[in-house]
Amino acid sequence: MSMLYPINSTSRRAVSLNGLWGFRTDPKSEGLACGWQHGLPAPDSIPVPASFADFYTDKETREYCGDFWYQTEVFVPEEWQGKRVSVRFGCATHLATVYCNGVEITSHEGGFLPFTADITEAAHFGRENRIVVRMNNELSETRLPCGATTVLPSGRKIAKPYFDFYNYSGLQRNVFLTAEPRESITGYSVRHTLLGADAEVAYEVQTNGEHAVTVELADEAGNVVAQAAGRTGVLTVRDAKLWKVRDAYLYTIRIRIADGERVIDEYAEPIGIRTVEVRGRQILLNGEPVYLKGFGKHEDSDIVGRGFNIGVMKRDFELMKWIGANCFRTSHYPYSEEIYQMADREGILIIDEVQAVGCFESLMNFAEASSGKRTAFFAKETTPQLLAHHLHSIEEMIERDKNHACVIAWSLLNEPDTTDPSAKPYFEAVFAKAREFDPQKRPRTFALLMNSKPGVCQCHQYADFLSLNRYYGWYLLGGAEIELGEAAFRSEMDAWQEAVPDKPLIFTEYGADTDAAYDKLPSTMWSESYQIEYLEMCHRVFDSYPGIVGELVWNFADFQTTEGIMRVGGNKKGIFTRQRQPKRAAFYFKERWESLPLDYKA
Ligand code: GCB
Repeated sequence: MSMLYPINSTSRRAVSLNGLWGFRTDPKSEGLACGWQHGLPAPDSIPVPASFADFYTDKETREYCGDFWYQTEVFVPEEWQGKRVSVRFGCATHLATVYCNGVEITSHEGGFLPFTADITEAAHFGRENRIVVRMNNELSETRLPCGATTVLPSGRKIAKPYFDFYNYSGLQRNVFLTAEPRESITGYSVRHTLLGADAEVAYEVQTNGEHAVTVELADEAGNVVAQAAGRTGVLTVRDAKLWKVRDAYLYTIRIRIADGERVIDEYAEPIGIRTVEVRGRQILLNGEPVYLKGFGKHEDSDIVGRGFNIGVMKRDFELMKWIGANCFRTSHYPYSEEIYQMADREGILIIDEVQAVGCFESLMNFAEASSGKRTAFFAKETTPQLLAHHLHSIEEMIERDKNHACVIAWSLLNEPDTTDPSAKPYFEAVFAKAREFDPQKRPRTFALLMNSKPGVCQCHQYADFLSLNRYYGWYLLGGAEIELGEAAFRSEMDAWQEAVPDKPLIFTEYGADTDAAYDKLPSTMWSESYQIEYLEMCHRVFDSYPGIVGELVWNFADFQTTEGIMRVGGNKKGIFTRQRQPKRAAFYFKERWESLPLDYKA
């Protein structure tokens, strides 16, 4: 299935289906038997893209877990006869089956990656068509992200995430109606090699037909700088302008299938030329070492929840530039495609994470991960099913994101239980597949929880660089004991330096919950002053180990979680509030990061 982002070109059409859709929950899972695939009875109206939860004023709908349905009407133009017509979902969280005029079209598992429903056969051309989507947002240990679903005596289902973000669901990303020629470009990939001032872009194009393929590359002024013919080939770019941190040059690749002079299909998009590799204890971009400064983020904002919000996206990039950041991790799932497009334009690096979170059985893994608790998560009866889904999601993520210059690494799990030997074959499979799927062979990593220490972690050897999530001074030895936290932190770092002397190490999480505009003199935990003291302590540690090449603080902004005794209206480790205003720590970071070069730390 093609993962290409929908575009308009001489041969293609993409029409937004965003807007108000029909919506119904289906707590008894009776919709299908009642024929809802043909049309929902008395639907409510709901915005797309958005999570459904935070629109509602009653707890039952906000917390809804189970089957639910979306529906819309789409007009398919008569002049599209002969084309392949599809509905393309940016995502549907977490399980979806699509119907067109009552006919089942396709199903998709995994709530953070796109899929296409080909409605060519079921659609009426020149008329309205009804698109209905049946979805389900229950959590289990066979699907990512992992969690459980409990059923209350009343029959109501409740999601029990093994992860620390709200189980937002729905049609949370852009939806398009698309038309493509029957013979079309289904995918392509690029690989970059730098040769002095020049660059070679080796490409590979997939099509579903036999006609000849041509490829050209144009610079930002629109001048064609390289051309080639054939499904595979090399575009040689003289005096190539490289894609660099905060200095992103984008060429446009244009691929055509033609029958003589007649263009059958045409696909174009911006691409940056750059290389990325790990050498010794450094991460190299275009052969030069980089130091990662930035954040673990979430797709999360008021009212629309995890819904793609183009305004929030813009604000987030402006804040990242203001503060001097150069990188973020898409914790804990692949984000909306538009965000990678923006990172490509802005020259911001991305560690792209698949939604493999919650592979540690705990409803408060963020706290229990430091307690020494072990859960042998990959020794379960359900593990083979989970692994199959995980591998499939990695394949989809890499297929979707492999051509983005901004993506410098794949994060294949967040905080899995790595203490039991049963994790090893699981990791081996996951890491091998990521290498196989990625034409650019980018570095692979996973975020190690506190329990995964040298001598205990069985799996860090699979990662090309280590990514640590550490909370000394917060979950462990915080407040008045922070000096003990620093000592414990240093002794763990000494052990890592010895255990893994030959790989780069970055921090993918460190942070302290902080109530915006709450302060104490002297500081106490949760105050703005403590957040800064905590960060200063962490940075003292980072700055004393040369093998540390990145600091991605947790989190960019406060974000929504499941309610509980550890969370007051969500996770408050943001450097910005959920409304994207600075806490005092934001000014502290701005000073630290702006005192370093944009992309490197001497
Ligand atoms: C973690 C998790 C992240 C949590 C964070 C926290 O280790 O990876 O999802 O939100 O800790 O704040 O506890």
